[in-house]
Amino acid sequence: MDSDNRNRQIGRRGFLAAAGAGASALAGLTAGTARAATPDPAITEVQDWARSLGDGVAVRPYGNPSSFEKHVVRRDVEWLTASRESSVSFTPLHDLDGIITPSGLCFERHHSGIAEIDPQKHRLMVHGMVERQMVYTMSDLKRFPGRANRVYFLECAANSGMEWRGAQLNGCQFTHGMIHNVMYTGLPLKTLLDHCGVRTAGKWLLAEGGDASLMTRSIPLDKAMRDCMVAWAMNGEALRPEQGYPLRLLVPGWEGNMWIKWLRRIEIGDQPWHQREETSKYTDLLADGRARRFTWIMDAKSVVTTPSPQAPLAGKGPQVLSGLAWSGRGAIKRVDVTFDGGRNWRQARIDGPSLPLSLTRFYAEFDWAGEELLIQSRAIDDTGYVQPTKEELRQVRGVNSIYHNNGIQTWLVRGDGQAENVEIS
Ligand SMILES: Nc1nc2c(c(=O)[nH]1)N[C@H]1C(S)=C(S)[C@@H](COP(=O)(O)O)O[C@H]1N2
Ligand SMILES: [Mo]
Repeated sequence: MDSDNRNRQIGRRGFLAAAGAGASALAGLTAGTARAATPDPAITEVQDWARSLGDGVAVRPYGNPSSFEKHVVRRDVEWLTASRESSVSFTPLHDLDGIITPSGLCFERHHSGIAEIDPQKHRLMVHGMVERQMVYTMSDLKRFPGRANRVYFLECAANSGMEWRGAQLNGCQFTHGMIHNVMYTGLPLKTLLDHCGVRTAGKWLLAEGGDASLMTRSIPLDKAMRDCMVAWAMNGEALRPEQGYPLRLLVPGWEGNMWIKWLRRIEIGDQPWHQREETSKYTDLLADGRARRFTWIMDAKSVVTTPSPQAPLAGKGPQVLSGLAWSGRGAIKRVDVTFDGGRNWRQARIDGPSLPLSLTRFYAEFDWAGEELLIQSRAIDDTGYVQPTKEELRQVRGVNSIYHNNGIQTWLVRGDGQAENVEIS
């Protein structure tokens, strides 16, 4: 990112209120259909693709997107990437719709690169404060009763972490793209833990990955028993290597770092282990120098994906604003949107399932006459929690944090339809 992409600030003064926002979209549609009156070669001429036979079945044994969709890819940010093996790529949220992230577009966060694991040789060991220490093969796991399918978001705690000191990255792929949402298949962790018999003294669980970083996190046992899972499939097929093939831990609603990939070991103990990822990392430094620890839950958050810097408005007239909302505490109950930087709010239309601990899709149809817009969205979950403004967050948390920035995002849409990441001062 260029330096001029950083620290965008905009004052309320001089901003023209979006009076047209929300007005009838039908006028624009009528104007658009007038185009049909002029002969259009796309209609009157035989197109190239209709002159010869196309590829037959099974020419593409594993299907890929159209060659016209080549721009829909994960991207990284150069100055955030010290080495490719310990880095992050971002989900192209601005190019997606619905609530499910296609497997090949799920953001990746690796500490030691992608482990390529032979499932025949993979084992999951459960040991520590249990009656029976067990070593499971993948085939053992797939023969357990109680298999489950669940849709969950996974958000890295560092998502939006570069925005603490001001607007910086220009695109929702980069400000909010450390999130994905897929349907997992696997076993409730409780099923395995009950099989091993957790001793009464056992109160904590340590999960360890099989990659070269041997990532480890402590998880309280009540969370593990409530809704954690070990999953071997996403979106109906085996996990992708990037997402932890052949086995990963799911910790629904909690920070992505705990979702150990390439899961190989679970230890039961009576206290947390205080590993690197829960001490020097994934704690939140406050203004007074103290740090919050064990901030596991991902609070309610939302982002408008169109319009956004990578998805500008194509022209005046009817528009479909679209976005995503989620909460680590439950389901999304309501999403509000504003076109004038928070002076006026209206309720967005949620469409598709509003599952707990999953992404929820919202829309707001509006008519645009070319005026400047300051677009924001605000998520409210079913516990009543309301997504805070960035300023409200900073008052409590200061600006030293990296993690858990769930403040309201602002996009400035200019007269030419281009959008920019800004903050309202
Ligand atoms: N074994 C292992 N598990 C891991 C990691 C890792 O590097 N190794 N990264 C963690 C972090 S920080 C995040 S945000 C998520 C990212 O999951 P994803 O790559 O499926 O997006 O995995 C977590 N689990
Ligand atoms: Mo992460």
